[in-house]
Amino acid sequence: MRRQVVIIGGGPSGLLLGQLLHRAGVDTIVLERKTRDYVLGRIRAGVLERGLVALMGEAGVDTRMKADGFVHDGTLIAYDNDMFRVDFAKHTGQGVLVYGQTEVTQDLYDAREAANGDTRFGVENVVVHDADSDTPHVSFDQGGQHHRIDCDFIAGCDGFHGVSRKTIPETVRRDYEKVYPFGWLGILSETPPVNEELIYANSDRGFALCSMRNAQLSRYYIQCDASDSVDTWSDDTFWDELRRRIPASAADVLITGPSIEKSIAPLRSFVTEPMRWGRLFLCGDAAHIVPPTGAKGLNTAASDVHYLNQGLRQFYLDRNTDGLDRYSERALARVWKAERFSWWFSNLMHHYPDQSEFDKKMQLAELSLLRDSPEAQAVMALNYVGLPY
Ligand code: RFL
Ligand code: PHB
Repeated sequence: MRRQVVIIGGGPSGLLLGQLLHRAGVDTIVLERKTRDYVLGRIRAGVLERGLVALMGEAGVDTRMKADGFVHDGTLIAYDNDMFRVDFAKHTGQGVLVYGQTEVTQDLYDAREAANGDTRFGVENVVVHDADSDTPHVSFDQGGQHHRIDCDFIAGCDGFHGVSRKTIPETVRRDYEKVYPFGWLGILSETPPVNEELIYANSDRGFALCSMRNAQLSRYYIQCDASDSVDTWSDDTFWDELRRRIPASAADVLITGPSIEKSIAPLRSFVTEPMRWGRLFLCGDAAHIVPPTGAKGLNTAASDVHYLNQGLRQFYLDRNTDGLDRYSERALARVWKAERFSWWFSNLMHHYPDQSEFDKKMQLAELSLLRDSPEAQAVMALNYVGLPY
C-alpha cells in the first residue's frame, strides 16, 4: 500500500494535520494505537489560542467550536488572599476560547470520517523504516496481520510515549528536560463553574486552578505530590483542599458535586531537537511537553501542525522543499517561547517542597509586580493568548 503521508498518532496533532492535508488534496493514513473512544475519553486541554481556532477554521471543522466555545478576555490570579485580573483583550486585542480538547478531537474525527479518511485504530508495533532515505515506509500489525505502507513523508504525531521520536538516532537527537517535584490532580464535575473566568491560585498549601468546559461542566485542579494516587483523594478531600487554596470569595460560592473524571498528571518541561530527521517530522507532544500552567500544550502542537502543513503543501503544490527544510527551525523558535512561558508561570504559582522563605518572597514580589504593572501584564497576556505563528 502507498500513501503520500503516513501520520502516526490519532490525537489532535495527527487529526488536524490529516484534515488540513486532506483539504489540500494530499492522501494520508492515520495510525492510532488506541480506540476512538479511548482517545476521546482522555480529559486534557481546555483553553485554545486564536491560532488553533483559525486552523480549525482552515480545516473546515469550526462550526460546533464557534457555537459552543466561550471567549475569555482575561483571567484571574489569586495570591496571599488577594485577587487581580489580567485583561487579555485590553493588552492584545485578543482573547482565548474555552472549548475542550475532547470536543476538538471529536470534531476532527467526525470530519475525517465524513471525508472517508483512512484511519486505523488498535494498531500495534508501528515501526518507521528508512526515514533518512528517499523511500521511507512504515510497518504495523493490526488484527494479527502485518502491514507495510510506502510513503513520501512520515508525521510523528504520537505523543510523548510514541515511537517516532525514539526512531531518531541518539547521535542526532538532543533532549532537554526538567521534571517538576509535584503533579496536578484534576477533576471534572457536572457543576456550574465557580467563576466566569479561570482562577489561577498560588496558596501556601499549593497551587489550584478553577477552569471549566461549559456552563454546567467544571474542571478543577490542585497541585499534589508526584507520588500521590487518585485513590487517596476522595471527592470530599479534593473539594475541601480546593476551598482552602482559593480566595474566600470563590470558596464561599463553590458548588461541588461528584467527580465524573479524576486523574493525576505529572509536570514536565521537555524539548527534543531537531524536530525533523530525513523524511520524518515530529509534531506536538512527540517533540515537546510543557507543564499545563498556561495551557500551552495543545496550542504548541497546533503551531507545529501549521508549519508542517505549510511545508507539505509547498512541496506538493510547487515541489518546493523550503518549508520542509525550515520546519524544525521555525517550529522550535516558537516552541521554546511557549516552554519559557509555561516554566515561568509554573515557577510563579506552585509551592516547591524545598522552597525557602527567600524563594517565597521572590514569588510574592513577582506576583505583586504582575498585579501592579500594566507592562508585566501585557507580557503575560501576549504569551497567554498565543504568540503569532
Ligand atoms: P496526544 O494527544 O498524546 O496524541 C498522541 C496519539 O498518539 C497515539 N500513539 C500511538 N499511535 C500509534 N502508534 C504508537 N506507537 C503510538 N503511541 C502513541 C496515542 O494513543 C495518542 O492518541 O499528542 P498530540 O496530538 O501531540 O496532542 C498534544 C495534546 O494532547 C497536549 O499537548 C495537551 O493535552 C496538553 N494540555 C493542554 N494543552 C493546551 O494547549 N491547553 C490546555 O488547557 C491543556 N491542559 C493538557 C492540559 C494536558 C494535561 N495532561 C493530562 C497532560 C491539562 C492536562 C491535565
Ligand atoms: C483546563 O481547563 O484543563 C486547563 C485550563 C488552563 C490551564 C490548564 C488546564 O492552564
